[in-house]
Amino acid sequence: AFVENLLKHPTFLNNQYTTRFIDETPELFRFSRRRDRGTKVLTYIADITVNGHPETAGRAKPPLDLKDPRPPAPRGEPAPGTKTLLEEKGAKAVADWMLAQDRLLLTDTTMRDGHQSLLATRMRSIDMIRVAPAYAANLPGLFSVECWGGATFDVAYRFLQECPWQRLRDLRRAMPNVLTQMLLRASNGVGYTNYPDNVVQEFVRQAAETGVDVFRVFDSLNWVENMRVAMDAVIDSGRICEGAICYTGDILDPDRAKYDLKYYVGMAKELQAAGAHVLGLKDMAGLLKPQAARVLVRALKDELDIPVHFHTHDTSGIAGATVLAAADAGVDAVDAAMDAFSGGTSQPCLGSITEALRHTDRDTGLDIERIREISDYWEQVRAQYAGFESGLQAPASEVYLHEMPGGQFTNLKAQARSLGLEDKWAQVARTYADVNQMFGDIVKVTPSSKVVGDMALMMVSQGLTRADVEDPMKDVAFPDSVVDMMRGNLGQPPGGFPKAILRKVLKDEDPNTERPGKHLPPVDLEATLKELTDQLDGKGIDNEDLNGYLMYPKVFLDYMGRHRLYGPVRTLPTRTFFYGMEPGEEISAEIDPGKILEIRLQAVGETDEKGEVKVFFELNGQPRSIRVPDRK
Ligand code: BTN
Ligand code: 3PY
Ligand code: ZN
Repeated sequence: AFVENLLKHPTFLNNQYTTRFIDETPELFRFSRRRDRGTKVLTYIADITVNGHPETAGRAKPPLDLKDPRPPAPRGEPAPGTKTLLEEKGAKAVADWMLAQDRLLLTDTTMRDGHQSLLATRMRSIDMIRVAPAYAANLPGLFSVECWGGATFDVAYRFLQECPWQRLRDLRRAMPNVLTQMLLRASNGVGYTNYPDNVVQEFVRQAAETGVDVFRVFDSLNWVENMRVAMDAVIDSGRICEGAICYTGDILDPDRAKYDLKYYVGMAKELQAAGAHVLGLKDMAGLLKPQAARVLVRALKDELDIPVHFHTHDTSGIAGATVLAAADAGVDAVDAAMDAFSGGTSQPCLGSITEALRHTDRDTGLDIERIREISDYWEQVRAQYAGFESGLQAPASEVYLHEMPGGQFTNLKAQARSLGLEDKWAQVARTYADVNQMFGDIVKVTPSSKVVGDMALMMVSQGLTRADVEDPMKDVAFPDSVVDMMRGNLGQPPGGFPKAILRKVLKDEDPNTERPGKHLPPVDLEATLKELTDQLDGKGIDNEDLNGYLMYPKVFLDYMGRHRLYGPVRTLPTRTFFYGMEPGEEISAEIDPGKILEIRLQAVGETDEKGEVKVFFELNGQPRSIRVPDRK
């Protein structure tokens, strides 16, 4: 019963394996509004200094003498780049330009998939925004910078206490010449379930307005029917629609005939017909092997009129070879991460790919010295997040067994650890593969990958085998996410779900095999904005906020509640945000352009009889003391 409750707990369902209890006393809320932002930020620092940050408790700590990361200087003004072309000539012209290039085009994923896959998505905006001007000036030849969407959206609100829209706006402004790119889960938006059509449309419209140029759109079951609403919205926005195939299985394996070459080429043609400007080949688990890449890319290039953009993960250690094979076969663009954020469950290494192709006909034309400078910055940034490292030390060919996406692998491992199943990891991996077969061999990528993971953890913790689960005589309590998927709420996989498992999960209930969005009533956007504004005391709620709320109502409201207490903590240095300050330490935080808080921590007092601690600061030279509860 304990495990069953845990699996159904919203915290667990949302991939949060650490819980924290926010100090939301009504008293603090009452006072917080008339406090100025300086006091709010000091309150946050005082709290973290006294109580620690719940997310880094018990985790590795970066060394004390670690310096603040320093970005390389921008060299001159940003030269015209791909964004310039989009603005001048439109999306189709960018696609045609891609086809006309000999060089291999590169997308840098460091600001999205890189840290999503290596650091549990915990990179803060300030670390990205600081280096963005160097990208614009020093690497204007990049195809795009992936910096938004996927899991970064909810993690920003939920764990980093910052607004994802502001991140996008700031990055867009700092990189005016290079395309920004996001990952969009089609009808699942940037969430874990299908949303009404008008919510998806409004989200895309706002994302385009705030600053996304390339939308990589995928469906977690590869159901093109369920991608059209999102793709059409991107096309209507005038931005670049990259319709993506999710790659699973092995096209060279005759025993995995469900996902063969014909299947992928067929899906690619459907996406092209649906209006995709670019075809995304999204290998979220890093399963595409070099020789298979050669075959698949060649077939796609032969059969399509649009460029092909390849994305993979280096979990197995062989992704660099796969990228080179794809380049050889004529792929137009590939994703890579800056060296310091590459390898393992992340993307292959951008600097090494650049070097490997130098003096060949696919030479990327990028300046390796400038790549190195930027990667040196990322290396310093990564050191600040030592508490979020997964500990994965070496390539893992095991990925070909379980087929877990790079973004899920370390997360699921942590979930297994929190359930006391760490020493049963091999069994979790095996069971994940069994669940996949039991569900009919499906694409596993957010959110379908999470459903398979929930089921596998439930089975291992309860000691159930696939045969047990499939036994019609045996009663099994399925996780909610499994019931939801079988009901058809994520859509349909190719060929549908196997009848036997459907019956077992749904009993007498009939699944919906139509597009979920067809049956979800539209949300009244205007009325919802008004309700939200009233709920938050009528102040300053804009359309971006509305879109955050529509994706994640509770996460957004919790964020707003904390924002009232703590103010603009996104401007704090990363070390301060996660570890507080040391007595004698000085930091600065620019809370508005030109408005800088100089903060010095003087001393931390003793805990008094009310269980409170007084923390002494100097704020812009003036003494200030803040009282916080001692919760330790
Ligand atoms: C986050 O949610 O990660 C960012 C906000 C931090 C919440 C603060 S940390 C100090 C206090 N103690 C808690 O448990 N939560 C708040
Ligand atoms: C996401 O949806 O967040 C992913 O990275 C899928 O690969
Ligand atoms: Zn990925």
